[in-house]
Order: sequence, then C-alpha cells, then structure tokens
Amino acid sequence: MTQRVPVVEKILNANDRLATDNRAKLDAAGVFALNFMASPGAGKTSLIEHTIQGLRGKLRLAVIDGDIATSLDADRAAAAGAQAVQINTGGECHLDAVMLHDALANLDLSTIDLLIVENVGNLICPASFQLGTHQSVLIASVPEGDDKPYKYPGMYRGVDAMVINKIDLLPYVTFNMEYFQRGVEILNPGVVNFPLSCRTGEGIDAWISWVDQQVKTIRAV
Ligand SMILES: Nc1nc2c(ncn2[C@@H]2O[C@H](COP(=O)(O)OP(=O)(O)O)[C@@H](O)[C@H]2O)c(=O)[nH]1
Ligand SMILES: [Mg+2]
Repeated sequence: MTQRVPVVEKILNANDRLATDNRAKLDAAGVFALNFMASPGAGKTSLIEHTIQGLRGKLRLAVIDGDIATSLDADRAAAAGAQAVQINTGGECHLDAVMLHDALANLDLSTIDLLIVENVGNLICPASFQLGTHQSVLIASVPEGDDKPYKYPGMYRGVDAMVINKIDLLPYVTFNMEYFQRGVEILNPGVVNFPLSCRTGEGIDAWISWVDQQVKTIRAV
C-alpha cells in the first residue's frame, strides 16, 4: 500500500516556525510590518510610494520588495525615500519566511518604525505563506473586475485590511462596487477597507491615518 507523505504540510509548518522568529525579531526592534499582496499591476508599488510620502517626517520606513526577476520596485521605493531591499525569488510565485528572514538581515531594524513587504504579484500562492509581518493588506483594483473575491476566496479571507485602488477608473470600467463588497463581506466580515486612487490621491489620507494608527497601537502594547 502506498503511504501519503504530507510534504506540503511539513513545508508550511517549517515556514510558520520561521515566521514566528521573524515576528519576534521585528517586535524586539519595535518595527511594525505590513505584507502587501495583490495581482500584478494592482498598484502595490504606487501605494508604497504614497505611503512613504504621506508618513515622511513622522515614521521611518523600509521596504522589502519581492519580485521574480527585477529590482525595479525596490528602486522606486528607494527613490521615494525609504531604505529598500530587493528579494529576487528566482521565479517563485510568493515570498516565504526564509526569504524575509534573509532580507531582514540586510536592514538595520533599530532605525525603522514601519516595514512594508511587497509580495510577488499573485492572488493565490502568497496567501499560503506566513511571513511574520503583523498585518496583511490586499490591494484590489477596479480594472481587475468585481468578481475577484468570489474567484480568489483564500486571499480575500485571510487579510486584515483591504485597499480598492484605481477608483478614478470607475466611470470607465464595469465594476459593481456593491457586488464586490458583498463578496468581501461574506469572506471577511467587517474587514477595514480603503477605496482610493493612487493616480488622483483621493482616499489616500484615510489610508495613511490608518497605517499611522496601527504603528501607534502596536507600540502601545
Ligand atoms: N488609473 C490609475 N492607475 C494606477 C493607479 N495606481 C497605479 N496605477 C498604475 O498601474 C500600473 C501598475 O502600478 P504598480 O504600482 O506598479 O503596481 P504593482 O505591480 O501592484 O506594484 C502603473 O502603470 C501605475 O501608474 C490608480 O489609482 N489609477
Ligand atoms: Mg510592484
């Protein structure tokens, strides 16, 4: 009789143990960390640029950028004024706790208040791998379509906050906000969400205040 070896489960367990180590390291240094997940092109890097700008002079930011091949996004974060570290995943469709662990070694955590991790653009694999960040944020965007919560429930179910980017495109794209929000509410009741536009800046202030508040809350614990 063949025996089924739960390899995937073992890999995920090992990942979760290292994620716990990453969290302990961040907590010891007083760094609050967000994991940004989204489809390619949803606006993760654009939102990172706005967040750096919006918190300039208030919080010290660092960005870890996961990409399958280039350092373009890390270059954009550095140009916007954050410490930036690039992780090239070599084709892997997600970041994992080992990659974050190695990237953290390249940052001086004592000089950072907020760390944003830009995960690889993908609505499936990143949801399965804990990194050790404090909260995960899904950046949805209007042109992706209003059916995405229904098609990618794993991603929508697991996040702590959600951004709906590119609302400037609502007049031009068929996107029923009520239908979209209903799908989100079924999967993740009450999740905080921020409709905004990185193009026009509409809604960005509410997002920046929320991030600022999260950092303060974690510091107060
Ligand atoms: N119209 C519009 N375009 C946006 C918005 N945010 C980002 N973009 C554009 O969408 C593309 C992908 O953005 P990027 O931040 O690189 O997405 P990422 O792949 O998720 O990091 C770029 O051409 C951005 O200029 C927005 O709010 N409105
Ligand atoms: Mg990007």
